Amino acid sequence: MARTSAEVEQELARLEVETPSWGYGDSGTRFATFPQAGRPRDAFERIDDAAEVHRLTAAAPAVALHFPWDRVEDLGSLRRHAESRGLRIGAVNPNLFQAAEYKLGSVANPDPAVRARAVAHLLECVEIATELGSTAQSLWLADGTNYAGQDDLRARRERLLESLTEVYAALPPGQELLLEYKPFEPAFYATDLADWGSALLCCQKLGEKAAVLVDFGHHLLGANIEQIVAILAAEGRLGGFHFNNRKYADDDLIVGSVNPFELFSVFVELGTDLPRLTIDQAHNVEAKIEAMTLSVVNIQEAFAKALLVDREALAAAQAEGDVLGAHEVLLEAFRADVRELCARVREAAGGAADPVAALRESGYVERIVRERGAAAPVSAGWNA
Ligand code: PSV
Ligand code: MN
Repeated sequence: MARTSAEVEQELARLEVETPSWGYGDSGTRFATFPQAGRPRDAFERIDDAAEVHRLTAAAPAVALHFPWDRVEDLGSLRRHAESRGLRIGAVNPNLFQAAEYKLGSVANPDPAVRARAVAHLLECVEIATELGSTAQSLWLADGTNYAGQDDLRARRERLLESLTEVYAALPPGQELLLEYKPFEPAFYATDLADWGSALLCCQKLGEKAAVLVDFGHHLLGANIEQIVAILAAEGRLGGFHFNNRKYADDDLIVGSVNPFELFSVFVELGTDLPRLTIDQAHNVEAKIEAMTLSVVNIQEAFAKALLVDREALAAAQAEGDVLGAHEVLLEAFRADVRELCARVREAAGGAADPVAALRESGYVERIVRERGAAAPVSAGWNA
């Protein structure tokens, strides 16, 4: 039997998405950054924007932070600010990809002094997370090489494991380490944590507080993300997601905008056992807060559809070898129009029936443009 609407609504009300502080600020391609009027000027204002998305959707009660981008003088005041806006701090994301020293990598760099700097930043982030009440370090490494022979691949792996072992040992109870893989970019020959398998092996070596984070844009074209999810979940190592969507590579487009069936299929795999769900997108040409709001709505709708799957009918069709009968069970749920159901859940939780329309009517964006000012001039990505 499929769930009743009431049962679906009950489960859907439990959905919690983390929005990324870095998704509210100006972003761009490697060719140019297109600034937007009213962009937040600091971490406090990024939290204000995240709070607006939560007010509208009633499903985004946490904000993931990125350090040093979100560095403030007083972490306590940042935490209190978030709490006063009805938010909690989500995963803390260390940044090991922007300092000049990291040109040849961070935790896998051949130079021990650079590795020590990287480890020191990771340890600092463990403390930051503790002060902010965050329960996760979410780590993506840009480490890798551009040419065959550039460095010893096994040695790099050993250095990476050694560095992360030190960080893992410093994790306080209640804090986990999420490892995010990515096949290429910025490294174009060999990335040190290139795929879910290498991330999983690393987590298994570190210990049970380490789990894999799946970013939708971090796969080679054609990868079956829902199958990866099934394997990681079965191994008890699915730490969470970075939601976005892509057509070609790590495009960071709005989740569900290119391939809604893939998003639905991932939620079908998850069932009601949801790990950490974080959005990781770069809204370069679209309105920032609107894009984030629509992203949360897309996630709600995909989850709602997955909750409608008739699991008994699916299991029966699978057992009988009824190939298209089983597929039809999924299509039946995917084709359902869940917009009203989701609107009811949002409204019952104090959100808006139509969050994007409500945002447009609210005057929030006009207000922040008045308060925070016009857009900065366009800045070039190269030779600026
Ligand atoms: C890298 O492409 C990534 O997905 C990582 O999660 C980073 O932390 C994030 O994007 C922001 O650059
Ligand atoms: Mn990511």
